[in-house]
Amino acid sequence: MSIGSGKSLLLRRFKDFLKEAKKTLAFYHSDADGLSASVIMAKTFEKLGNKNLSTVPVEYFETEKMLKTFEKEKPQNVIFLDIAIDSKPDVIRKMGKQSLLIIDHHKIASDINASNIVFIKPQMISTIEPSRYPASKLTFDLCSSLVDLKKERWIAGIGIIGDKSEKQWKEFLKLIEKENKISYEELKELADLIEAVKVVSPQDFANLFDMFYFLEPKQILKSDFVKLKEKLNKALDKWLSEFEKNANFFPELELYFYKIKPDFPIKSALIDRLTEKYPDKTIIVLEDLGEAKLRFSARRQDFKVKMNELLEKAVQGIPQAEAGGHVPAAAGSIPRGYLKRFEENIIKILEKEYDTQLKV
Ligand SMILES: [Mn+2]
Repeated sequence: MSIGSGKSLLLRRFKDFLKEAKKTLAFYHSDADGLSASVIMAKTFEKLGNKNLSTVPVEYFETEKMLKTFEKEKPQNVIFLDIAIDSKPDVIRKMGKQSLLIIDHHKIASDINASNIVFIKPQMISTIEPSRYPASKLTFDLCSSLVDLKKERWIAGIGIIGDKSEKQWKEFLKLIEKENKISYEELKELADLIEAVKVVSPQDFANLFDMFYFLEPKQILKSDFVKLKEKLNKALDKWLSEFEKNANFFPELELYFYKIKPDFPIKSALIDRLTEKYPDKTIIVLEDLGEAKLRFSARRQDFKVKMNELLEKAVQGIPQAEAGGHVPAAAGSIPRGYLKRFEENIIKILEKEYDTQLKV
């Protein structure tokens, strides 16, 4: 039996971790959900009278950045928010002597609970589909067992909207609208603003943390970052308008494959718009930013094909490739020389799934 088994034991270990936390470094996913989770965690530290937390935004694949920051800061406790670090055994091994806390809602790669590791995913404490239980809401619910976070509820709302889980948390969002006298549209604008900073000006992402930590939601809406949203929207309009013409469509496989060469990393923002329009199609957007690796995202909202498994299978055997994520939303990367092989793999896997053979 694993050390983390049992919800109440896990919750007790979670509380002990926060009560006993010394010098702590928190890595959070650089998106609306990860940022919201980190602000809620920082507010919890503040309310516990603990001033020893520093936070760093990272992408799931930025292991080097995580390890370098870890070696520089030499923390005693490390927190991962909205990052599936259970699928990065090398990171766990290198930080393994410290106390670790992982709050995430991606697929469980392996249960890494141990005497010094508190590892929590929705699958362990709830029956809600994990992709619909964002890390920010999970962090909010967990931390609410320790401190009063009523004033921070709206921050969890931003993470919920960022991860498209509004349907799951309708009542929760209504409560935020009422208590903060803020509309759903304004909350959505805040989530969009985080996305725009991530895409158009990623070097500014860490600055968002202070804004969301110190400012009221309506103050944030008056910040200069709002201009970045216009820049993003212009680029999105261009790639959306060219989708029908330039994407490869495979009707038998319900698949759209869209290759783009944008000026900045736009694929996640773009594919989120596309999947709203085509929820019952498998969409893959692959972007070429002129780097050694090509990055891709996949979306499908009806759960008919699992995007995480599709991409994980499609990169098997491709060196230095990565893939992972949720059933409706996943992402990854391949070295640029392997594009053809990746495309062929996708087709082959879907042919098998649909029990059909394309004549290509
Ligand atoms: Mn998330």
